[in-house]
Amino acid sequence: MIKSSVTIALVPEIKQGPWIFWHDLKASIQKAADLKFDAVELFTSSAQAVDTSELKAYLAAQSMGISAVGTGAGKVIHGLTLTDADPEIRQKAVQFIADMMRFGAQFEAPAIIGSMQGNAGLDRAVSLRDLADSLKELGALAISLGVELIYEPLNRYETNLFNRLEDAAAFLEAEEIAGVGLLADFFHMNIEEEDLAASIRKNARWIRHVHFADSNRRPIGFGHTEINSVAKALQDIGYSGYVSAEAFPWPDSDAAAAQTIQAFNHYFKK
Ligand code: LER
Ligand code: MN
Repeated sequence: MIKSSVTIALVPEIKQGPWIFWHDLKASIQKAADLKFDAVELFTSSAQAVDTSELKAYLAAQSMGISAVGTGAGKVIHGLTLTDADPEIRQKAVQFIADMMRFGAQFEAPAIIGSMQGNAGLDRAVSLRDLADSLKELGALAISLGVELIYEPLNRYETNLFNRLEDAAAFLEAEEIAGVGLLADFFHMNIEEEDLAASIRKNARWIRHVHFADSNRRPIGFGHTEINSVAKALQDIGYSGYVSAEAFPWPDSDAAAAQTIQAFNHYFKK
């Protein structure tokens, strides 16, 4: 069974971006529960930013889970990436992600590496070596925590590392990186993939999480991506993870959440 999820942005410094709910953890979990989402995906400043006992209480009160935790604040707030030229910064990036993984693991939620992957420098081979080394270390931690780590191919305007599922999968395979799966973000895929459904089918065994957004990064149904065939591909491959709305709060958070759950029910609850 495919499960629904909606994002909550909790980084005070970040005031706009592709997240549905904003800044108020308790009220956002309540709203997600009222709409019958299965889980929420959290974007926090750090692993320490949220009081875990409070979070546990909010989740228990609403029978709600956490689908994943984002690590992007490590880059946006602290300037850390796994491919920085400076080994000290790379080490801090690994530490930041490891802490987020431990935070998420308390809720059986995987951490996502999106913007923390960074960019290849002038010597691409060196950057890929650094990336592989970090992912091996973090993948081993993921295995010991019992929650996989999720690597997200991003579109070309956000990274020059891997823009398509197939390229990221080939890298993980060639480097024999264990404990790491892939995220299929429909917004990035709409820019980079030849055919979203075909890519999902081809890379089926790698997909651990889905970011559910339309072509323009608005909620599904507010853009022009043809979702029918994409949803069918996810069902056909037996995907049983989360489809999580990482989309702009357009026209506002409440309407975006309502549109998302309506689209989710339409495509996945037939
Ligand atoms: C994160 O999930 C993502 O999709 C990126 O575009 C954020 O930089
Ligand atoms: Mn994403």
